[in-house]
Amino acid sequence: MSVSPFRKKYPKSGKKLETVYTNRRSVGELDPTHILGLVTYSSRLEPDSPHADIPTSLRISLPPLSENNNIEAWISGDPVQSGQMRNLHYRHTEDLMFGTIEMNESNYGNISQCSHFAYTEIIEAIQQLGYQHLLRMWNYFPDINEDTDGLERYRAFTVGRHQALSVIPDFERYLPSASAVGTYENGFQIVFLAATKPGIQVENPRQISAFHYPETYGPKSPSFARATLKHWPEGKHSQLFISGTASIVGHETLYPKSTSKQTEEIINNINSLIENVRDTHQLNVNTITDTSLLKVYIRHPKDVNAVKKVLQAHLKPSQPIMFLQGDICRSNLLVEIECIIDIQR
Ligand code: 3EB
Repeated sequence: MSVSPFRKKYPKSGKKLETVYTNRRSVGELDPTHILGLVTYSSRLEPDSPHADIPTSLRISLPPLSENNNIEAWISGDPVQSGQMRNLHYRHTEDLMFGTIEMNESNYGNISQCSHFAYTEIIEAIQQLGYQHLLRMWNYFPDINEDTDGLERYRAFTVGRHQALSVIPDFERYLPSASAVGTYENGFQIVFLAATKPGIQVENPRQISAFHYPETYGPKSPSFARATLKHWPEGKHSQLFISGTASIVGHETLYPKSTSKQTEEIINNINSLIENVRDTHQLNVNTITDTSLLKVYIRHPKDVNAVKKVLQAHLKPSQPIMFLQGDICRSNLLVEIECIIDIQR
């Protein structure tokens, strides 16, 4: 049997981990023995995937806002094995784990207890299995800006996450990067990456660390780092996982009424973070590189062209970007961008 070019292409040689944006037509060409996980962003039920046997496949209910590829494939350079612990499904190599957990909130009373429970399961599993270092977390649940019992659901989620993570001694020094985005269907979903060896926590000089936000933003501060820098041991490849980045300077939202200006401010924030990484870790990276992946969450679908226009001025036309409709975790935030920056050492 001939091997298709797409299948041969990933992962590129020397890479431990590669993320690609693909689609239903091409995903079947990926070699399943190297797939860590597949995340499909869609508000519709999708027909069975050609990789239906991969347990770390998840659909996140966020509608694509562009003709873009809507499947995110996580591909390892090493062969992958599957496992399960209670609600947690995972795929792993010797040093890396990709995990997914999906819970029915109504079984846990409220969003805070649900997130407490989910995070506790994850922490217990990664410690038992030896992948104790969280690198990157994605948190998805509906009605993120709605109040229940006088507390916004995002803030209630933050309380449960904080309760679970704070059992780790000195936990704020080891926080992973993260995104937290409001979806359009029931279900509390987490996707994460963990490793046997730690990544490096990175903060942004333009922003107060989220874990130091004042109490005006909720009873417990959000437990995440602005970015995680991971040097893959063999070869000369590093990755910078940048958290969902919003138009926040210090701890305040800037330009609550302008999606374009928020997008400009996000680019400023991302560039400031990358420059900080370059200077602190002596890396040859100045801005978003051509091979980096971006995911853009937009609150109002009508704003997609305004966001694209700003991004076009800063990025190459070939830059892989996924545009998704999603609710951002402060009601005055209209857009948020996360990225994975590829770095050659
Ligand atoms: C912010 O900077 C915007 O709670 O996991 C961005 C990324 C945000 C992750 C999280 C929240 C989270 O505060 C919100």
